[in-house]
Amino acid sequence: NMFRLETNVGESHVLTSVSHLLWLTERVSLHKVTQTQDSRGQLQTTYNNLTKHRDQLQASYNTLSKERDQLQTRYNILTKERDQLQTHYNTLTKERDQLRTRYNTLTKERDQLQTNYNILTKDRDQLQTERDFVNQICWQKFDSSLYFLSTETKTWEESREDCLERGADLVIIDSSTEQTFLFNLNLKAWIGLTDSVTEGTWKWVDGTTLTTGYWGAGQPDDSGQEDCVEIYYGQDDPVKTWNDDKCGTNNNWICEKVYDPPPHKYLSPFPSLTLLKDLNSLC
Ligand SMILES: [Ca+2]
Ligand SMILES: [Ca+2]
Ligand SMILES: [Ca+2]
Repeated sequence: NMFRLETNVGESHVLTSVSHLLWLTERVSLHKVTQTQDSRGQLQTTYNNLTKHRDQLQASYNTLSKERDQLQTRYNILTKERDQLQTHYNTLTKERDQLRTRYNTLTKERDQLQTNYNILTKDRDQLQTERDFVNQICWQKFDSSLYFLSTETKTWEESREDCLERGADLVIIDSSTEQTFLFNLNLKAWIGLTDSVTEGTWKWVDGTTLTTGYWGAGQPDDSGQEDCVEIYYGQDDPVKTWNDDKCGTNNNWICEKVYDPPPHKYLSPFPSLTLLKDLNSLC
């Protein structure tokens, strides 16, 4: 029994030791589990952080991709616009060159026209000088009129045509001083008075009716239908010298035109040789 008891005591001691051992083992296991749980928690946190970071990077990547696409689109538009501007610039350059060419052509033409104008102006001035010279030689001046005295003889109508060609008309005598001046020229010549439209109604070539006539004695007598009037030289009274005559008679004639004073005071004393050569046929 003692042995049994001793054995029991020893058994109990062993049991106690085993129990302690088991407790220790359990503690170690618990510690290990706790340690493992801590590591797992840290890994989970790290994983979560990485996931979060990856999502942020993905979001940034998406944003950047979107921005890159927008920039690409803008770049394409700008490239297109640049090409259009280049085309436009080329067109404008071409147009500018054409305008420059046209401008040069026009400038050349203008210079040519200016030269022609200068030549014509010179010619005109020369002709005016010659005309004034002819007026001085061929026309007589009295009051504010110039008178052309024919050397040929023509009918009244032909005489009038000649005056019109000279920029004048048959003379209209509207004062006694004019009458006296013309009488003193000693001509038998047609004047611009006729009653060919209505017998007995005397009209001047400008359409006005005769008011004061300087008829010779016994005139007008319409002897055998006389409808055109001549001034007659050699009469006793200078203001009684007109006669009506047949219009078809050939007579000298007198043209009258308004005296148009030359715009330039200085009259060339050296008219052209052509003018001098033709002087006789000019009047
Ligand atoms: Ca007159
Ligand atoms: Ca008559
Ligand atoms: Ca008569």
